[in-house]
Amino acid sequence: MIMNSSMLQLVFATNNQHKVDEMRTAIGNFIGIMGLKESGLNFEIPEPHNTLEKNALEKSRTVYVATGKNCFSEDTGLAVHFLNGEPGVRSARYAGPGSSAAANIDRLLRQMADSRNRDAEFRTVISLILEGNEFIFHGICPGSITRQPRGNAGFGYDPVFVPNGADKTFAEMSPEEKNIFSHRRKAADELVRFLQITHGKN
Ligand code: ITT
Repeated sequence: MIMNSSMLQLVFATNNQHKVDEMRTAIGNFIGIMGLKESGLNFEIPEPHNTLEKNALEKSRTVYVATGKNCFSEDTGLAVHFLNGEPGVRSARYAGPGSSAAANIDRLLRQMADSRNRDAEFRTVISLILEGNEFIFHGICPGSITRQPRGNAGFGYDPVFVPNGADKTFAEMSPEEKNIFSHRRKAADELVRFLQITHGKN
């Protein structure tokens, strides 16, 4: 990515390279972002709380306290209506600690069995720490859960999620197509709008 010297640089407090790639697609070249590994930082950040907001804050505060650098994090969950909002904040470990995406999907499909209500939504919360001040942004993508996984692109629950207005799962879409619908892009839009106002760029 080409960066100019006046571009705002933010550490993205994540170990998930898919998130970094998607956030770059969403943000374009308005700000420069670097994931933890790209920044040479080695953190395993716990997600001990019961809300996406608190977990996102935990991640950004951990990195800010350790580095003093402007940074942001995000926490994302999949809320399934039939399961009263589960797996939600437990999305990453739905099938147990350290579980694979395939195991999480498998548990989700078994829990839903042949339920006719397949409504669900991805929710993303971004926590930004800029010059010591904390800000929160949200993005939601409504959609539905398929009966079988479809597609190989993306990550996490993408093979079983079809956003409203599409007939493909996220895992059957190109990064640009996912970006049209994505919870992450919507939260990133809020972040960019805020930075355009406060930093007066573009
Ligand atoms: P960091 O905490 O390091 O940012 P993570 O992969 O642990 O990365 P989350 O806790 O936010 O990220 O992810 C919660 C779960 O939701 C996890 O299983 C992800 O694979 C999944 N997930 C997050 N965003 C997703 C997306 O856009 N599509 C499909 N699944 C997603």
